[in-house]
Formats: sequence, C-alpha cells, structure tokens
Amino acid sequence: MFSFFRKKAPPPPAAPEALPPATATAAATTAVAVAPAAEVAPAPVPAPAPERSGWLGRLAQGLRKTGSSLAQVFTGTKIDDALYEELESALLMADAGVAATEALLVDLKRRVKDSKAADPAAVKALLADAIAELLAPLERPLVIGEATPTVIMVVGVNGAGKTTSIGKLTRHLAESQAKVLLAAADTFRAAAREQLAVWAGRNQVEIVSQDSGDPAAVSFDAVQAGRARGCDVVIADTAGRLPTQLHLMEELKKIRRTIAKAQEGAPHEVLLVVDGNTGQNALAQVKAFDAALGLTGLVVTKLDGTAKGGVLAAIARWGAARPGGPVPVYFIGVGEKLEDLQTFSAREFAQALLG
Ligand SMILES: Nc1nc2c(ncn2[C@@H]2O[C@H](COP(=O)(O)OP(=O)(O)O)[C@@H](O)[C@H]2O)c(=O)[nH]1
Ligand SMILES: [Mg+2]
Repeated sequence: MFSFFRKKAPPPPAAPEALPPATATAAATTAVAVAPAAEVAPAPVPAPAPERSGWLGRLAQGLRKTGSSLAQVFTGTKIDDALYEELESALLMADAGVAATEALLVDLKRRVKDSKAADPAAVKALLADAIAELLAPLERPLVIGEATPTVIMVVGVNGAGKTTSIGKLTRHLAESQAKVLLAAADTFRAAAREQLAVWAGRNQVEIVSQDSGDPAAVSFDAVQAGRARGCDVVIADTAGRLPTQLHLMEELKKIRRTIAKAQEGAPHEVLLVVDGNTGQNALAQVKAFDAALGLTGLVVTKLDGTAKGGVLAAIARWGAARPGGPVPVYFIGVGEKLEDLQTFSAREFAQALLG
C-alpha cells in the first residue's frame, strides 16, 4: 500500500452564525493551511496491504546480488577478523562507500560485543539492525496539504525516472482525492511533454504545457493556475540534466526562484529522482543537486534491476552530517508498473538488502 501524509488545515475557528452548516463543512475540508501549531495531526500510515509483500519480494530480488554476497560473509563458523574484512569488502562492493562501511563496522562490532553474539548468524541479524538504524533517518513521508497547493519540483539526470515517478505519484494522489495539476517544464523535447500528457490523461488530471517555452514560465503559469483552480498539489516535471552542466543547473535555480514568485513558500518540495543503478554516482548527484537547489526529498528508482542498494547507506551517512539533516527518501521504485512506487521503510530495506 502506498502512503503519504495528508495534513489538513483544521476547521476555521467558530464559523460566523450566519454561515449555513453545509458551507462551514466545505470550508473545513478545503480551507487553506494555517499556522503549523494549530494543525491537526497527520493521519497514520495505513498498515501494509498484501500488495506490499509482493513488492518487497521484487526489491529483494533486485538486490539479490548484494544479498548473496552479504550472506556469504556469514556462512562460516567463527566471528573473527576475516569475517569483518569480508563484510567490509561486501559493503564496499554494494556501493555503501567508505564512510558508511566504516561506520557500520564500528557499530556492528559494538553490537556484537554488547549482545555477546556467538555465531555468524547472530552477527548477520545484528547487521540488519545496524543498517536499519543507519537508514532510519531517511524514512519520512511526503506531506501534502500544509500549503494549498503543495508545489513539488522534480529534478534529476536524464532517464532517472522523473516522469514515470511523477505519473505514479499523481495516480496515488488522485486516488486519494487530491486535485493534482502537472507542469510540463521539460520543454527541451516535445516527446517529454507528450509523455507527461499521457500520464495526465491516464490519471485525468490537468496539465499546463506550452509548445515552445521557457520552463520557468511554464512552472510559473502552472502554480498560478493551481492556486486559481484550488489544486492540492502542483508537480513540475523538469528536463534531465547533469550537475556538471552549469548553465542547466542555473536554469533549475531560475525555475525554483520563479515558482517562489508565483507562490510564497513554494516550491515546498524539491525532489531528486536518482537511478539506484548509478551506484556511488547517485551520492554525487544528491550532493550536487542539493548544493544547487536545497533538496527536500529523494525518489530512488530502478531498485528492481541490477542495483546494489548500498548507496542508500552512503546517502544516510552523508545526510547525518548535513546541516539541516538528511534528505529523506520518500519513495523507491521497483519497476515500471503503477504499484511499483512505494514508500521507503528502513527496516524493510535492510532486510531486503541482506537477502
Ligand atoms: N525497471 C524500472 N524502470 C523504471 C523505473 N522507473 C522508471 N523506469 C523506466 O526508466 C525509463 C526512463 O524513465 P523516465 O520517467 O522517462 O525518466 P526521466 O528522463 O527521468 O523523466 C523509462 O523506460 C521508465 O519506464 C523503475 O523503478 N524500475
Ligand atoms: Mg522525463
């Protein structure tokens, strides 16, 4: 089951006497966000539905290379230096990076000592705990409804899965009765606009698109339209680019600034979509896009393929030292089907990673 938090503004304080009850109710459900302190607590995440277990299987299947090389480490009978050395290599091979690998080893050794674990199988279980704890700060839901509309800007390199992820997210939002408007701010290719338009059509949501155009202008128009039409969410799809293409990064900054002009406080979310197969390069992308734009969340896609998965540990480790805290992983993608975009769970991911 897919989930995100939806915060609603509370009913307005004591409706004027003249206001008929029906109007008061409508105002309560569509009211614009008020000061956070007065907000109603978000709804709890629904319990995992059966489809979630199938999805977890796909994740474990996608990460099976890492799973089997990590499992191999624990097949011996002794907990010795050789075991830790093998584990170090397996974690590095899994794209966890040097810093996260070292942190995990230190943490694991402490856990082994504290628990007086006596056999490698017990160490494996402790490793799952260590990984889950390292990844836990990345587990946070996307919140919509604190602003109306909640404006989400989606960025990333070419082919990362931006448009596909937007399509899936839109579907889930629309199914939860959120009114969504898409902005086709990938103005480089006509095909990109068409691809987003297909998703808009499938989900029966509106789209703001221009034949030729400046992505900042399209985004501006979309946010204004979203405000005028009372949309809950506006999602801007941007063209893929490498962080080394400085003029294109400047363009993204301009889109961001322009969105802020259309609505104070927007964009509320700047999401980077990263392909899980890009290994340590994924961390480089996170750092570079964050430096340019200030990321608020990540979507890690294609964890169903040949991805090794350890890069999430590297992202978590880097995030722990980031001023402002880690960039959460809102969703992970494990395939091209609609149900293949799921919320991230640190514990589930740690288990999938260990096979
Ligand atoms: N296997 C797999 N393919 C994906 C996933 N997400 C996206 N794709 C595919 O990746 C390709 C590029 O996706 P697209 O959304 O166009 O990328 P964009 O350039 O970032 O907008 C498409 O063929 C998608 O179907 C995923 O989680 N798993
Ligand atoms: Mg695209």
